Amino acid sequence: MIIGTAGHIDHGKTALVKAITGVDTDRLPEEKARGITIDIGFAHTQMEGTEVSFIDVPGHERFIKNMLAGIGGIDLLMLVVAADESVMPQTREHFDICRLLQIPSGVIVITKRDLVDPESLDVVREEISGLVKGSFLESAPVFSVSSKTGDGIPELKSGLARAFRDVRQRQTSGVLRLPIDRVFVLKGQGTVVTGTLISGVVQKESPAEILPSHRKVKIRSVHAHNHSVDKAVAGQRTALNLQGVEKADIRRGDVLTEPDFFEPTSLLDVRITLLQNSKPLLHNSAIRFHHLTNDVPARLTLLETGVLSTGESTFAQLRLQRPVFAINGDRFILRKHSPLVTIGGGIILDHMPSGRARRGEAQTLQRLQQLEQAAPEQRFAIAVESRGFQGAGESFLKAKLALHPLEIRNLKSDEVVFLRPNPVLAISRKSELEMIQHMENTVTLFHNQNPLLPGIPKEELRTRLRHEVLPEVFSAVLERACSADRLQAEKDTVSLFGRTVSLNQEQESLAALVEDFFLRVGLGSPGMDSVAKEIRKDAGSVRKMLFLLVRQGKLVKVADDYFVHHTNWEELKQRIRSLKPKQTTLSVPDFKALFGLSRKYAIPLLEQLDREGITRRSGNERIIS
Ligand SMILES: Nc1nc2c(ncn2[C@@H]2O[C@H](COP(=O)(O)OP(=O)(O)OP(=O)(O)O)[C@@H](O)[C@H]2O)c(=O)[nH]1
Ligand SMILES: [Mg+2]
Repeated sequence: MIIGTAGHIDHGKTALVKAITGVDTDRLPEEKARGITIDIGFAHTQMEGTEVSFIDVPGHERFIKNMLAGIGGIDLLMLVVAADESVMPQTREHFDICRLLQIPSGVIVITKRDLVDPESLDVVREEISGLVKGSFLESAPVFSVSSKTGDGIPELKSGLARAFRDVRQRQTSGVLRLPIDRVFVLKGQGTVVTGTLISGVVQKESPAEILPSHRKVKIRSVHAHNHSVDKAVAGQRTALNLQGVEKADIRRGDVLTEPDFFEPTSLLDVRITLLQNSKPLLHNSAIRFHHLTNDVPARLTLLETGVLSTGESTFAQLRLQRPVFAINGDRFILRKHSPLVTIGGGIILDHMPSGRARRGEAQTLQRLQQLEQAAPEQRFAIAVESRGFQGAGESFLKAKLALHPLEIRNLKSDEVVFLRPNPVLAISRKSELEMIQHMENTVTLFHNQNPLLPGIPKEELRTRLRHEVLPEVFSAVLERACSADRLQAEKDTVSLFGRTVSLNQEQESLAALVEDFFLRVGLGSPGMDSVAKEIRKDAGSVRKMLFLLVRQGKLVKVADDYFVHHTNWEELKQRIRSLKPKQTTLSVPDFKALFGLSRKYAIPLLEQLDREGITRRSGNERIIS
């Protein structure tokens, strides 16, 4: 359970945390000297058997940046208002920030009760209820206390304990994310980082990665709520002792996460909302983007309008000066440089947009509308579809959906086809259908242009598709097209399903002529070009026909330019076999004499007999099998 303070400067936030926990969270000498909080402070305690951490934030308007680094991860807010001053500018600003970040719940604490009379206290109550009307704090309990005398503190403590019974449990199944808020060196131990673990689990001895620097580290030890533990889970204040990194290599705003999972980006597609008291915001304005413990200068592309009016909301794209690591669904705050004020905030819809967006692009707006309402399955479908013919692989999907591979495999969508379960490879049903259609068209065209060939070579089909298709995606889709009886693939050749080579009349007569020729010449046939001359047909057609007849099994290809009719070849084999058992070996001269052939024919024929296992070579002789 993490409780955070918020409120105007000097309203008694730090004194209140001390009154509850006994811990003074102002640590810096400068804080002590000036009597104000500059940076966030932490206190850990037990309340009714629950570990509770307090994050105390500065109220000074110049330190809102630090306040924002602390407030993001809290479960429960204590909105602090001093009885003697009531609602002040940073009371409003802090409260606006908490609303924009959608802090889930909270209580209201009126401090310095000892300084006012009951009537003034009632006026303060009135002002506060006006402030929180219509917000998540509308029906929050209100406590009035004095940190000086201790009045009201016990009631507040039991009120807090009641309040956090209703607070949501955080998800521990998500991907590990620890936004870092402090880095320091612990003598004898090395680099330590702290933060509120916003999702997942962090385990002792496990590897991790710091983003955006991509620095790989090992987690030497884990502290949760100030105790040494084997692992910390989402929702805990966590300190990690890291191996493999110097203090100077890490800064507040970095995030510790699982290794090789994410790629930081400088473009974010978002929905932003402007505060009620903020001035209209112009397209391309320079703003500061505050996200978790990080803040980065940015420019804003408004996607629906040129000017965003006060209190209104719109789709936008943030162009950040430095890459950050953010995830869909994260909330953020936008501030302006001069004057330095909070102007609004929003939610990230796509942390990996494919590129710069322009105002009014229908496709972009439609995608963002879908993403805004999307359940994980739809988000999955949209991500896969965005990849088109390329398909979506595991590393892309992990980073895009912020899910572990196991969770991705369990997603079900009618719009997505899993081409491979592990590592995941998916394609949208739409792209698959389109790709199969392309394949069919290409194969049909090939058949028309090459009627005597059985089909198109696979690799040629892949490279002829209109878009670049990865071999693994292509093979998987082809396989599915074959099981669906749309295409057929044999070895390296793809043809339309059910297709056999069919000849027209002219080709039929050529086939007969060629076959007849080879039957007649027996074993001593001439080369292809001579065959063409003999039967007076053009060499090109004869050549193609020869190969077709070989594929059909009517001719045997004995050597490169040497063919024998199947019938003659079978006869030859029969004669060799029948030599046994009288004769068991065969020399080249024997073979030449037996068939009346020259060496030119005898050698390739014998080699073909060897290949078919009729004979076996042994020195200068052949053994008849
Ligand atoms: N009389 C009285 N004084 C209080 C009470 N609470 C705080 N103070 C005093 O108010 C001053 C400011 O208190 P802090 O707790 O430092 O105020 P803060 O809200 O933490 O201020 P920042 O962190 O700078 O925003 C200190 O001098 C406190 O002693 C209270 O309940 N009664
Ligand atoms: Mg303070």
